[in-house]
Amino acid sequence: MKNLQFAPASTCKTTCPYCGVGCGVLVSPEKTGGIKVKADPDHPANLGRLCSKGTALAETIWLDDRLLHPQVNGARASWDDALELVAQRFKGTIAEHGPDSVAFYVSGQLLTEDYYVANKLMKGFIGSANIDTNSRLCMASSVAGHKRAFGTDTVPGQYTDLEQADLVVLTGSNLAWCHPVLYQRIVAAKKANPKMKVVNIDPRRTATSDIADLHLAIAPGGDAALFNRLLVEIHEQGAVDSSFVGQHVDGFDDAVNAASSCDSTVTGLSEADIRAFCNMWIGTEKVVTVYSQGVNQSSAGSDKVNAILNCHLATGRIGQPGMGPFSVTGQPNAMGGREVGGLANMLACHLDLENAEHRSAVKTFWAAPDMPEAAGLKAVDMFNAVAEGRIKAIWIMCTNPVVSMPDADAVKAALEGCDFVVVSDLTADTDTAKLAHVVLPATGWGEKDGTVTNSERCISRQRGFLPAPGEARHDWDIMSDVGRRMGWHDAFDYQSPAEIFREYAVLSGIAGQLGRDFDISGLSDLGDDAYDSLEPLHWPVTAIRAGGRFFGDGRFFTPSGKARMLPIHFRTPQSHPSAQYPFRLNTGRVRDHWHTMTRSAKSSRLSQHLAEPYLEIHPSDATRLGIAPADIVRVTSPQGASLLRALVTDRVHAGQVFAPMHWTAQYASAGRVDTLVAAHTDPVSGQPESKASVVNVEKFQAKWYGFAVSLAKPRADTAYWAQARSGDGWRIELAATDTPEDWETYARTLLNAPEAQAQIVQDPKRGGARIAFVQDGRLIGALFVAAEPVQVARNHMAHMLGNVAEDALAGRPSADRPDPGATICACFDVGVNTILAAIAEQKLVSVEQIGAALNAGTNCGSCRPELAALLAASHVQQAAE
Ligand SMILES: Nc1nc2c(c(=O)[nH]1)N[C@H]1C(S)=C(S)[C@@H](COP(=O)(O)OP(=O)(O)OC[C@H]3O[C@@H](n4cnc5c(=O)[nH]c(N)nc54)[C@H](O)[C@@H]3O)O[C@H]1N2
Ligand SMILES: Nc1nc2c(c(=O)[nH]1)N[C@H]1C(S)=C(S)[C@@H](COP(=O)(O)OP(=O)(O)OC[C@H]3O[C@@H](n4cnc5c(=O)[nH]c(N)nc54)[C@H](O)[C@@H]3O)O[C@H]1N2
Ligand code: SF4
Ligand SMILES: [Mo]
Repeated sequence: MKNLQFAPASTCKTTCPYCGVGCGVLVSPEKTGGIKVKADPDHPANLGRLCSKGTALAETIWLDDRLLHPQVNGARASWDDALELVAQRFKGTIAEHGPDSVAFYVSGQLLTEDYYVANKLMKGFIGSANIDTNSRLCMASSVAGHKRAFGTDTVPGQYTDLEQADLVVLTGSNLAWCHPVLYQRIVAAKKANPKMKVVNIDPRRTATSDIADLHLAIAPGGDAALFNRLLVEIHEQGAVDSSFVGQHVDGFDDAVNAASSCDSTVTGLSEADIRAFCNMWIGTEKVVTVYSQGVNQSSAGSDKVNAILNCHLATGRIGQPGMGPFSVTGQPNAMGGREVGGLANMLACHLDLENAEHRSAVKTFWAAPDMPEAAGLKAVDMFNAVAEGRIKAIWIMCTNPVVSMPDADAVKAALEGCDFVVVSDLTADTDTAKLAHVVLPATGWGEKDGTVTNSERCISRQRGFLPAPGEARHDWDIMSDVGRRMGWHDAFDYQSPAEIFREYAVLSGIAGQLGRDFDISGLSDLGDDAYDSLEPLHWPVTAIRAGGRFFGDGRFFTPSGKARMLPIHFRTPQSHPSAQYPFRLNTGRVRDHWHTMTRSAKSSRLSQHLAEPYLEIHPSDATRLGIAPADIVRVTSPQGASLLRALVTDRVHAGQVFAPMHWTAQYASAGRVDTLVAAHTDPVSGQPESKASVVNVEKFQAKWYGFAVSLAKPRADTAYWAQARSGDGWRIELAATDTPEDWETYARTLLNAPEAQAQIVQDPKRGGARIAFVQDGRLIGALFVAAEPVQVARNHMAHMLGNVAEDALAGRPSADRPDPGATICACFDVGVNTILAAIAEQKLVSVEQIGAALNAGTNCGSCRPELAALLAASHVQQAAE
């Protein structure tokens, strides 16, 4: 249902709401009533590029699934009743149990202005520091590492460094899928500069590995040991920048001593590979080390970060063109949230909560009645406190912790047992919103106005071009209203995001005077119009400085002004494989889905790339366990269980498995992989170890497997099901241990087709059945059942929905219309079979030639690594034939 109220009047410049690359997009109205989204050629982050997710944004703004009205205990309520209840329950709880009995759990997808109000309300006025954010699951180890080394949470470099470098090291980062436009910028730079080398450090081979001159399949958690070894080599090979270290760095000797006692065999890498890596790094002055969740999401995450920073500090390769450590941010405003103090131990503008001078400056500025003196509870501790009843009221905004927190079933149980849960979201039935007493409809991308900061400290405007749907209100407005209702009228009397931004900019000037890096006081007088037309700009923005790199001058934000190198001692992940749980479970992202899928799963194009939750498992493990490709596997851990499709591949090492984090109870029966993840955290940053749990894997003994397509939303209740939007309908995968009595009755219920005419072919001997439902000559649904994983041309069947039903039960196209296979190029909907056929028939040898033949890969370019992999695989096969 594409029920937009109206489209924008003219082109609107705004920012993509997905990843921390922070690409600029141009939105214009479509004649048909929707919108068209194009890359902004002038935005410094993308300079005219977009990835598959940005390109498909137009498909995600329609109002199906949207939350349009406030609800109290499941019933529609007025804003007045809902917010009065929130204010009174929070006030009552605080009066009875103190300010630390309440909490906010917020998100790096809030805009800076929303985030500022949340932080001010909790830390300044409620008087508790119990506000934490999903950035705890994402950036906390980088924040901790930066603060330990630099004194502040400062990203030294900028995107152009990636293009100016002669060596880019990507560790714990699947940049090709997670920061695709940055990846494209590196690919283009590498083409232009044949000297440029790329190293990818990741326990598994990913789409990013394709561009790498060297892929190091490091043992999970091994990064600190590898960078310790690099530091030793830097020292021994005389590559230390003694003058930089002498003048600007403390802790060198201790760091080198600790590194020397570290055993690099724990990396699982060969001595030859380690040497090759160290020599490349040491021999290339212009080196950027990019790191992301493979580094951060670890019980040694902060140490991994500091091990990397140590190497850059020892060589003085920081804050200079083409050199530096580079932590890439995940969410669109992960960086803004760090600036505004969303974490439980921070205040706004990089001021520290536990620093008395900082606290008092903010307290005075806010005219705050009461400010907490100690850090609040970090995400994992916060939900533990909910479980234990110490937190009695929690407000969750813009995040879906029942899916994304480790030990997710425990988080679910904690919320079920909590006295008062408020959720502000866009989506009506998230796994978290289902548990709330009060649900508040927020505006979303395209409707709200404010700013975000990307990975390179670039502040960009998100602009609204659609009216708020239903009764939805902006997050800052909802919170301000509650602040006023709780009695703090003047402090929360905001009329616009511009007003909030100006207040924030003024406060940043005070932070600047206190010696902090985050200073945008140059924007303190920004008028409403200037705010509206604000062009992307890099902070700091002061009377004397605009953007640029940090630390090239050797000045850091520690009390001594020197950077700190830290002694790093290697620690293994906290869970240890055992006979009961022999596999190491790694988790992460896929190219075309975003987190808990509330946005990306609305696009059927994005849903075709990988349409169900899966587990990558090595062929030797699969064979040993009797698991064939496409079987369903039951994955269990000490925390929980999941059912996933087996993807047998040598991209993962034996003994390791990988599952994507995205699937929720809305899209699969048991695909929430965070039910499996242990809630172990880094002792410094509090960030969970999302990538190194332990699990057992066994074949799920299905009696039958099914695949269905349906125009109506399916109603599956089998042990395993996974559904995805496809064309104008749905596609569903099924597996179960009990067989229904009658397939037709079963199919009618599943596909919501009580009346349609049925075509049925049964094969009871082999446990098979094929049923098609036809209405007015058109196919409205079809179910294929078999004793083995069903072999059907899935995309072909999805394309048949709504079309003439002829030969639907064949399950595959006639010879003159080949099945395109699983979608590789989302922009032009080109399937794997089409590409493989073209490679073979037209003897294509390059990604460019595939583009010329099929258009695939010529728009956003996100699929180019996969095209390259298909080319390589075909040529290997041809060579073997
Ligand atoms: N398509 C897409 N893009 C996204 C997102 C999304 O949901 N979908 N989310 C955004 C967000 S919020 C974030 S935080 C980023 C995350 O971006 P990334 O961090 O690039 O993504 P992940 O897939 O979580 O993890 C990266 C890699 O770390 C590897 N890894 C696991 N353990 C280790 C280890 O011990 N050492 C090393 N070196 N590597 C390891 C994994 O195998 C994985 O390939 O992506 C952003 N971009
Ligand atoms: N196992 C495992 N778990 C992980 C990770 C991993 O790699 N492995 N990665 C972690 C990381 S890095 C991250 S960032 C998290 C992400 O995890 P989450 O933050 O839980 O995921 P999202 O799906 O982005 O949730 C955003 C929610 O906010 C809603 N929303 C969107 N825009 C707005 C808005 O403007 N206002 C409001 N009020 N609501 C809005 C959406 O509908 C959605 O429900 O997951 C973490 N969990
Ligand atoms: S790389 Fe893709 S998802 Fe990330 S901001 Fe750019 S267009 Fe959006
Ligand atoms: Mo993230």
